[in-house]
Amino acid sequence: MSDHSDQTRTERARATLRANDRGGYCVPTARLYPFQWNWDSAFVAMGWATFDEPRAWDEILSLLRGQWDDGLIPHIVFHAPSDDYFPGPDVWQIHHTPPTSGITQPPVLATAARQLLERAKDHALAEARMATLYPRLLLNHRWWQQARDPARTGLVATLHPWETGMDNSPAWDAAMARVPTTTETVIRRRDTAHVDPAMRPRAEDYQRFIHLVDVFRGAGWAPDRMLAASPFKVADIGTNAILLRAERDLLALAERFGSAAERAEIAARIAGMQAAIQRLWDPGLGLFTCLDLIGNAPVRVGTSAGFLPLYGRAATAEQAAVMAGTMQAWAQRVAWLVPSTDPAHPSFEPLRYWRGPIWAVVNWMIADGLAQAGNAGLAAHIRDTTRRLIEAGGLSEYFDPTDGRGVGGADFSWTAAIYLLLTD
Ligand code: 2M8
Repeated sequence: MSDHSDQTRTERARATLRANDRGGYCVPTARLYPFQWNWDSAFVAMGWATFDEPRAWDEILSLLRGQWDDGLIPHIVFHAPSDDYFPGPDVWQIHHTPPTSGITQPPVLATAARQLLERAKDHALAEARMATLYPRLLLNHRWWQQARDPARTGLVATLHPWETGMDNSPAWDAAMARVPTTTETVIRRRDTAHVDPAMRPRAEDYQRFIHLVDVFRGAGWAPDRMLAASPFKVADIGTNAILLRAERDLLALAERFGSAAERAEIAARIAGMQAAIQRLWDPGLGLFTCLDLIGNAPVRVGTSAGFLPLYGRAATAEQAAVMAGTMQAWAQRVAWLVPSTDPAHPSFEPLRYWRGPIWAVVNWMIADGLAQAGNAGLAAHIRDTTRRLIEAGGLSEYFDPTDGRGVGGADFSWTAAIYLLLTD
């Protein structure tokens, strides 16, 4: 009975990827997100790889069709037109084929590529694809340093909440309060026509999101001008931990596909990031925090991103043990782990997007980090929790940590991918 239903569930997850396939790339879900998104696709590629390796490589290659000459991998690639999403290519006004956005997202791609290579059954295909991919990934990691950490602090800056992937996290509230709500662009939101507005960012959030896009478009999308002009500038702990992990994976790939000089270059970036992330440890909160680069102050809000240095292999054994305790404390207030915001924080909202709900991709990264840190028990618990949430709540965009309900959009590609990875 359970074997049969496990097979059915696996088949449903695969069918969701197939249904969201638009020809070599997946949309996150039909209608709400009708294009290819950067970090979604990295997870989706790993999901495809559990049953269709050629298609998994295609997912990555499709995303890289959006890569700019300077190395930027945009957060959205607009492969085909759609009126279902705002802001579309007309707002970004970027001259690239295919059209893209002009900001990025957490760089999971090198990690995904390494996993595809190491788990490959078709070795010839994997070697051929990696030989093409490696220089593109290297170019992208160089872009992160040149465009977002030109002063070589060891921390990259994110200039828009969309870049963090955690759009309306309470971690951005203070920094976003500096961003004016005026826009040149007329705001025509489509998201609230697809899902309950109570679960989405507020109107004021969107005014600030679009104000930032207007500023960057005015700066001609030049990295130095964007960095100088942006009224929002944070060192996001999630992005930095994910980039550090990606650099480690790129270094492993460079053993096979790169030169000694490239390995030295990557190793130097790793050392710089490792040291800088250590400075973001917050013993009072029992996790890592973000740094507001304009106010030059730590952002003292506990979020699930604060556990991601485990995934980046940046936490000490002692910090890993403290973070496990922090998660256990959060578990006293909610039924399910890991809520995206500390449930004791006044900004915690269990249903509003990145202000409380559980996201399967974040749980997957946290569990990976806990396992690596030697906490097999909590890692297994979070993996098991995530699997059960999906089995009960469907392939939903995210989950209510108070009752486990699946909420947001349905039939989500990255949730399907994580289910496939958890049950592979
Ligand atoms: C959400 O972000 C987009 C903007 O990029 C949006 O709300 O319109 C976030 O959950 C982000 O992390 C995710 O990549 C994207 C697509 O699933 O949706």
